[in-house]
Amino acid sequence: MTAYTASHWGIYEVARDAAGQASLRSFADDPDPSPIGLHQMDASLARLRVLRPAVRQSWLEKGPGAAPELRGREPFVEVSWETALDLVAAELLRVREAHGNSAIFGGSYGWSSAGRFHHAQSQVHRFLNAVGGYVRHMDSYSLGAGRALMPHIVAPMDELMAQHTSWHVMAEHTQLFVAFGGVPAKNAQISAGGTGRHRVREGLHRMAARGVRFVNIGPVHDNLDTGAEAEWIQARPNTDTALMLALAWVLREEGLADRGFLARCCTGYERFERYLSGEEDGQPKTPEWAGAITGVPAARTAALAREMAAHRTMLNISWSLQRATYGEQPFWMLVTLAAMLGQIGLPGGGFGLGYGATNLMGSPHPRLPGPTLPQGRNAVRDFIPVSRIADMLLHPGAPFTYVGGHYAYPDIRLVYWAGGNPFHHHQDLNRLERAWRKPETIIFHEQYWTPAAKRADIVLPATTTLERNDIGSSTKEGYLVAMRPVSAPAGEARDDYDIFAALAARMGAAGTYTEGLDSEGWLRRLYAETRQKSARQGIDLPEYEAFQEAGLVSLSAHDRPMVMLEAFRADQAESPLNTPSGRIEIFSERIAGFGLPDCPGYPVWREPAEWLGGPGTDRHPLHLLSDQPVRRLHSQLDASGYSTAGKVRGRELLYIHPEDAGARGLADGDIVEVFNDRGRCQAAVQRSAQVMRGVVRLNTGAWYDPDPATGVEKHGNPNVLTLDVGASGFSQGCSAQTCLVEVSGPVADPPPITAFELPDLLPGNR
Ligand SMILES: Nc1nc2c(c(=O)[nH]1)N[C@H]1C(S)=C(S)[C@@H](COP(=O)(O)OP(=O)(O)OC[C@H]3O[C@@H](n4cnc5c(=O)[nH]c(N)nc54)[C@H](O)[C@@H]3O)O[C@H]1N2
Ligand SMILES: Nc1nc2c(c(=O)[nH]1)N[C@H]1C(S)=C(S)[C@@H](COP(=O)(O)OP(=O)(O)OC[C@H]3O[C@@H](n4cnc5c(=O)[nH]c(N)nc54)[C@H](O)[C@@H]3O)O[C@H]1N2
Ligand SMILES: [Mo]
Repeated sequence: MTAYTASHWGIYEVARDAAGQASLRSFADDPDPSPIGLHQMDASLARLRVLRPAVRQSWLEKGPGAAPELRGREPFVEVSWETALDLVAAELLRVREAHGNSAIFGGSYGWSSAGRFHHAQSQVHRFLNAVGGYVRHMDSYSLGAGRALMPHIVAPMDELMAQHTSWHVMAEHTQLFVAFGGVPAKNAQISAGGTGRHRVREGLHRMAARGVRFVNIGPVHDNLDTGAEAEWIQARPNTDTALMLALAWVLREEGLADRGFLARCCTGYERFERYLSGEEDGQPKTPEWAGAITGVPAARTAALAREMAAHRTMLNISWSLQRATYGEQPFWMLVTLAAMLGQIGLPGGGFGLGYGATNLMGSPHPRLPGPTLPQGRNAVRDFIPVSRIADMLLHPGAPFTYVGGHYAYPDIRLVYWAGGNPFHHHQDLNRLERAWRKPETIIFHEQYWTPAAKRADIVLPATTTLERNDIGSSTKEGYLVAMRPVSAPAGEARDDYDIFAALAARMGAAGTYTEGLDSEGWLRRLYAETRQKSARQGIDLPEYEAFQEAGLVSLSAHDRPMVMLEAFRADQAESPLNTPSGRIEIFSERIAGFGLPDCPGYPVWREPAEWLGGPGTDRHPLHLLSDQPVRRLHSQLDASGYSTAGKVRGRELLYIHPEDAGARGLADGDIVEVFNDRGRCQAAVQRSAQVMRGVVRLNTGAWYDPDPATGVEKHGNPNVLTLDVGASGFSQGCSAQTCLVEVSGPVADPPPITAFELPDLLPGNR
């Protein structure tokens, strides 16, 4: 009998040798397994585990708020669990008493690990609700602008993600696939909660083999592997909206727009048309106009518009396009362009929002309502759009807007984090360092001594998925996994659940938090609920014991091909959208009503804060793309042998066009400094003609490693360079992809990397 474990990057089989020693193998049912997860047990990771509760020395000796500038720079004192839990409970009670629960930030953004019960973010939210509430976050770094926008113009992102037209349908029906930002198979290694079968490479290759023609638009070309030639139209970063407008202009000018579809299924086209034609602002959005912005020849744009109209065309957009200033616009304009083509709801036509961004999009599996830990009720109303954390800490009381509402940042005294790494995910990390000094207390649950854990006051050691029982499940991945512990907890690590249960007991909230159940009790309860919900969907799941026995349930018998928005297209009265008009909103009265100059009522081109056509290129002439890493998930497992094998001289690779490298006298493997006015990091040069001139690419996820003497980040973490402003007053989404830099070097004597060193740990009262 095979035992399994689930992770964001796939299901793995747990093998044991004669001595009982466990190891991980790829999942036999997976056609394209990811190697990332095979390295979860590397010794290089094990040595970075947090083994015992630890308290920053000044905080322990002098109390909350002591020497916040020393966070990340002074030793930790290791204490007993009893001491640590007493300190945390007393501090939560103190802050609650003195400032109220709205002084506690528990947004705690981050991917944590697969497993539906031991999901750290759900656990911390449930716990903080049980003790009176916390300041929460809205949306994600992934889809800040897109998630806020889509419900107003089509449908909520989660609904759309689960509805994407299946790969098989596209292989059958699509003739032309136009990708803004590729379909990166490297990203489809991942699905939140656990990939089942990796489908993207297979899906793309089958489409190409069936004769689908691919056009890849954007600054990078090695993000679309179809096994065949694909045309690359080089367009400057953050300018896709201008190009899409020009495509729309040609459709309109040449009578190729599907007026019938626009009238039947959409609202507001006429309003948008006044902008498109130039009636509104005097500027017709012609291919020549767009060419000056994007760098794409006008003739190619015009021809592409005609090709789109003449074929069954699928338009795809990468999520990264909305991780930019005015990030709503490319998503809105993609939907508008697809609406003008009139193929939305037809097999193989319409639009995709992120094929390749994770494995989920295009999978034919049923959408299973997987187990979820109930969160309880949050008595605090304050929130922030997730990527506004530094603004919140730096400017308590300052106003902000979000989806039409007006709010103010709360005054945070205590930060509680479990399952995320803000010194990975946030932009402009030098600014975050300054903001990080504001709270009196920062508490982390972590498995590893990450850069964020090193910058906390109290660190409580958490177990990994490989050390606990759980249920693995991910919407539309087609599996439920009975996750088995593979090894004993490292050191004194405890499950997040047990830590919160002990704290809740100290704070008189044990009943609310645990409802009298231990982990096993919760797993049984959550499974029983899932079983009931599935039965209502016509899916019979086995009893809990039989599920445990089998180790895994496959839902593939319920697979069925999907066509996005098929029912809506067929009958708008019977299956209306949940937008104010029930239709696709090319003009949104609601959004127009918010009166935001940076996000009006229809899609528009606006110059990004930093871009290759704007001011600032004199000093920082390169556009930096900080995309998702090939060899890890964000910062997770960065110390694994697999991730470090992708580095050169210990540093991340900076992909740069050979001519841009030549102009700076740089050769492969040179260590360079990438810089702008916000910061400076080192990276290793990798020349590549797969990025366009004027663009450099640096994966995210290298553990943040600033040199205390110089302030230079040594490891290649692009977030010391990125811009920390909201995408717009509408969504306040993350704008990481809007960023100009310059590159200099080579650096003669690069200092050693210290990211993977433990902090100084002193023995305390144990
Ligand atoms: N420049 C730039 N920045 C970006 C992006 C970009 O494109 N460019 N992308 C953004 C995006 S889309 C995202 S989603 C974010 C990702 O940002 P994060 O989700 O914060 O990154 P992770 O590295 O996955 O951090 C998860 C942390 O949780 C810990 N963890 C895992 N399991 C458990 C557990 O069971 N218990 C506890 N207590 N801890 C656990 C891990 O050790 C790890 O430190 O980054 C964003 N940042
Ligand atoms: N291996 C791995 N996979 C992952 C993750 C990971 O950490 N590791 N993270 C997961 C997460 S949390 C998320 S949210 C998704 C994110 O998925 P995406 O947001 O799609 O990921 P990125 O790799 O940042 O960007 C995709 C492509 O868009 C291109 N691009 C960037 N800016 C522009 C632009 O302005 N115009 C055009 N046309 N193209 C542009 C980039 O060159 C890149 O090749 O990935 C998921 N998958
Ligand atoms: Mo993400």
